[in-house]
Amino acid sequence: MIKAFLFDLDGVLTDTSEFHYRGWKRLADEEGLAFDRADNEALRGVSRRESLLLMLKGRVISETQMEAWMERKNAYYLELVEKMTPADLLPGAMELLSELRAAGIKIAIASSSKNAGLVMDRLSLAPAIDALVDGNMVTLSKPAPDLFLKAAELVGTRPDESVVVEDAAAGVEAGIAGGMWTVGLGPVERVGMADLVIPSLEDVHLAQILAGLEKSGHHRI
Ligand code: B16
Ligand code: MG
Repeated sequence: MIKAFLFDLDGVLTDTSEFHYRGWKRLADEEGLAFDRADNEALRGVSRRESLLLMLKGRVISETQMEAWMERKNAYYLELVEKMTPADLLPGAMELLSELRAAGIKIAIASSSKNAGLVMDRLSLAPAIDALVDGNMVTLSKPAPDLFLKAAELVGTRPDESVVVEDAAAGVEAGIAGGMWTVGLGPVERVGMADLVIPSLEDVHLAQILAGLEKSGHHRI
């Protein structure tokens, strides 16, 4: 029996991944670091610090320098987030949230981002969800299950009654580690380990998700 949906934010409900890319790219260009969209794929769903480490590709810089660069990237990122509106929700996102709400299913957002609250405000998402867990609330980010376990706890459901919806390999791993059902959005090369893989939330309904999960046989619904 599924009682909750735990949504990742970036790449699932909205496309802030493009803004993260532009923030890191601006920093990389200023500092003469090689960084392109292909490199950026590895940053999907991972924390700010881990993203910088991946971008540095083994180059070692001081902690002070790391802090300064993370802060600078975040300022560039926030410039873009400031301009967001509810029109930046991805196709199908609000429709599915409304359908879940009408079906009495609990809804949480569990994002690695420390800016998730701000993004949620820009998208006017607060009335559509029951809980938000962000990168400020846990020590271990995805692929650790902590964000999703906390989200399930806040909405009062057990992991095996909860469905994680993720676009990142690290996020699907986190859901599996937490003992939850997993829906992966995107190519199988990236999220193929999820119980159900679909391209996006566009035209996706609750019944289809439940049927897909049941067919996966990974757990018993
Ligand atoms: P911040 P999610 C993740 O959000 C992003 O996918 C990832 O690219 C970003 O580095 C991470 O949040 C941290 O974001 O710098 O704003 O704290 O996919 O977990 O919603
Ligand atoms: Mg994501």
